[in-house]
Amino acid sequence: MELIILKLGGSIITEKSGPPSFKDRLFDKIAKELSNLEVNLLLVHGAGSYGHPIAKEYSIRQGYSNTSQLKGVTETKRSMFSLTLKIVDSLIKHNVPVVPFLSSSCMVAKSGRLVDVDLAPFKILLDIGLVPLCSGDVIADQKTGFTIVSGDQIAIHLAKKLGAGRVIFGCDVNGIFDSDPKTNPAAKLIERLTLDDLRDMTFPGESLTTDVTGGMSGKLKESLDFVSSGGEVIIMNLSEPQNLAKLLNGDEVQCTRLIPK
Ligand code: IP8
Repeated sequence: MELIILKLGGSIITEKSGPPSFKDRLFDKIAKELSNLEVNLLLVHGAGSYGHPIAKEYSIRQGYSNTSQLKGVTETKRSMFSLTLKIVDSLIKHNVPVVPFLSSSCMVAKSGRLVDVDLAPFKILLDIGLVPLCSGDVIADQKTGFTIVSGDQIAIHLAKKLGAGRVIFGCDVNGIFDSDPKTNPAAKLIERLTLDDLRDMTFPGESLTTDVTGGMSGKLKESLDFVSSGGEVIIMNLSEPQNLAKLLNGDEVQCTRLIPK
């Protein structure tokens, strides 16, 4: 069976602004849909309001500089842990055989990039039909002590190392638009985005958000290598009922596909 890596973006699982808040009703529907898919699935979830504001407050991504950050590391981990548990509870309710992984326990970075990931547990458990779930996380860093590694980087890294053909970024909009669809109703969906288009794109509004790992532009930058070596990356809306099933079935779905040329 095909291995698919599905990134559950922070925007689809949490209310991104305000205090940590899980979109439980929406996620319940997604969990139900996931239980009916006939693929080998590996899930990676983002942080949304459970991770980015705390990580930003304590400058975790920039690495260790003073002892006051240690509390921030612990609090970010605790908050992410509570988000993972909500996701796990919902998946179990719908009989998805999920196994939560702590990314911080099986991954090491160097200057913010993953350099060492223990793949064996993923491989063995995937082989018997379990569904590993990990997340963007605070990761030990050989240069800076610790850093934040995004779920996007993890999804693409695992896809390359585990030989997945597709990475799907699930978010709360249909894909990449020519302007912000949340503020501009005339924004047009870009259905196919080549690597050259991608290299020229700018995302001016994103520096204003609390997203410490780069939001939509982070996703795209992470994808460059994977797509140029033949992998498929799709950015799609998971809040549209049955969208994922339709896509996997080969039906027409509004989304953005990254293509080499
Ligand atoms: O939401 C960030 O992961 P992302 C992880 O996938 C933390 O970028 C802890 C902020």
